[in-house]
Amino acid sequence: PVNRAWWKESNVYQIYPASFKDSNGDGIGDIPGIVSELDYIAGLGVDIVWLCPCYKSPQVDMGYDISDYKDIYEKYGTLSDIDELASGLHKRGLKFVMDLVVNHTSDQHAWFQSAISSKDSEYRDWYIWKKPKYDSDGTRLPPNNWLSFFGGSAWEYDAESDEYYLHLFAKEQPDLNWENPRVRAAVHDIMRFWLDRGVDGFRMDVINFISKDPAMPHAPITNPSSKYQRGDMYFSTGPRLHEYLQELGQILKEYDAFSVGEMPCVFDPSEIIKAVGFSRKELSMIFQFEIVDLDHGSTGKYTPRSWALTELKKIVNKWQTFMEMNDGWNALYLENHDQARSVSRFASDAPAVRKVAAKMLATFLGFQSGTIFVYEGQELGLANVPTAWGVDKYRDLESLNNYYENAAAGASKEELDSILAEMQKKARDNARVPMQWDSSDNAGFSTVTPWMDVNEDYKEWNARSQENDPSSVYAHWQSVFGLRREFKDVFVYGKFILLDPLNESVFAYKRVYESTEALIVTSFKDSEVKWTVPSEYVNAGKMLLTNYDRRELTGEIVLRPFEALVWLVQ
Ligand code: ISL
Ligand code: CA
Repeated sequence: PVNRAWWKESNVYQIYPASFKDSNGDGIGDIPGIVSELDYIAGLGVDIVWLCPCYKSPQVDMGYDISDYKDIYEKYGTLSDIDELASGLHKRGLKFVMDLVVNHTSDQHAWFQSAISSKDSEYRDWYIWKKPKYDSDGTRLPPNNWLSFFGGSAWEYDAESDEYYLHLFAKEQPDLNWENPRVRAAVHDIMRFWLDRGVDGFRMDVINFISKDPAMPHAPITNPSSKYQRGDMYFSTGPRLHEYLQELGQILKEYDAFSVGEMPCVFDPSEIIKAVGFSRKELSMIFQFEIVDLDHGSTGKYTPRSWALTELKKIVNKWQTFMEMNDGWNALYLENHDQARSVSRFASDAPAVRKVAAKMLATFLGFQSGTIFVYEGQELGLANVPTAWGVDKYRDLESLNNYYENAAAGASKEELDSILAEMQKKARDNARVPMQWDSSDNAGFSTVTPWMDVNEDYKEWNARSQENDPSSVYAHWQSVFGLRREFKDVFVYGKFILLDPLNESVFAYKRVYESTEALIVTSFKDSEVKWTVPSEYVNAGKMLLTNYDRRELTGEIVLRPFEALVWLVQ
């Protein structure tokens, strides 16, 4: 039997502060805006709110570049606004989780400012510095060929000291040196600061990158057309990762805090289980990336790739059964602030099917074994930005760097158009447009033009039109969370069994707990498809949830476009 824990029975709503709600008419979302919508969030039936970074920051990477971990970005509000948010959530029985970004700081953080000011600074060794290399004709080169996640070299030269510092992300996001025990102590202190203030846990940004192979070896050439190469094999599960996570786990345990670690670039489940194994007490769960990388092409996300439903089945089945067999736990998501809208990406946002398709995805994800994460707007079936958007509407440094790097390298008009087409499908910008509250100007997000354009479909697709409509996507998610609570044994703690693994149209699985069985059937096809109901379910049981009007299960059924159903036999 699976170990029980409160965080296994909890589901999470994620908020991106810049895009949720603007309370003071400056076009940027803020904490008082979030506070004004707490009933809406609680009404969805989630248990935890995760807020993306809201700390003091120059906002080179939307707050993932922190210049003061114990203060709030002035445009988002103040420390007392955060206290009010926390207490508003607690009053409604919800928990509050913050984003902990400690692989790197902002280059404006006082630690880095001191570190770069002099080689003798007591903070010098808080970051990762290396001597230049020189090629045969004496040209200065970075210490190795690692590629930054945001393009270019992962090393920035500091002429003053004739050394480079490492930045796996933007050059304004220098990586902290976790080998230094004072860095680790400072992180522990930040955690205690927020936990003591009443925060219930953390989402930990790229937490698997904190330990790097000290040799910093050259990376093998995986992209011959690039000067720089992916080096993640040297830092995605570094030599001291679990030692550091054990230390964090001690603190989390002391406060019975929630934790979800973001872990890109890890493909080996045996590494992940060390972090999330129930008895090891490092983290509650982690985000893995296999599903959201499914449509990334050979040289990254801005090249196309088509995928088959059987690939998705393999991935889901792998993690579902692996966590169950090894006493771990899944964090389940299809969207977040770094990902495009799931209805556009994994189903269809064509007007005729968008609503059923969004409900289908909610059903597909919502009854698996794990903690469910819903990103703001996903509960409404919000879609990707319009295909007509030009590059000037995009704001994210990742998508823009890639586009302009290609432009500078002489990409043709056709090549740039194809990159833009991939941006519309996968850019992080898709998730960052303002939340759609109502049909008034600026989608009710703000009284002025927002920092990023609203999606034009807001008059039809918004929160106020859905929250009291029993046939809405929002209401469907309410049912998902309600059923997970009502039938906790089977939906939280039941065994996962994949059905029909070779079917390329229908994703079906069951959950089993003692004598209770639930059958979940979801069609990923935009036209009708025949499906054979396993005989043990025919006319024995009851329908818990559908996105059409099906009541009964006979032997042979014809599933309509993106049909989904949940059938319970007790
Ligand atoms: O978004 C990505 C791919 O498009 C990832 O490479 C992403 O950069 C990676 O998942 C790490 O993401 C996290 O750390 C970044 C920040 O920009 C992201 O928003 C954050 O979720 C650096 O802090
Ligand atoms: Ca504002």
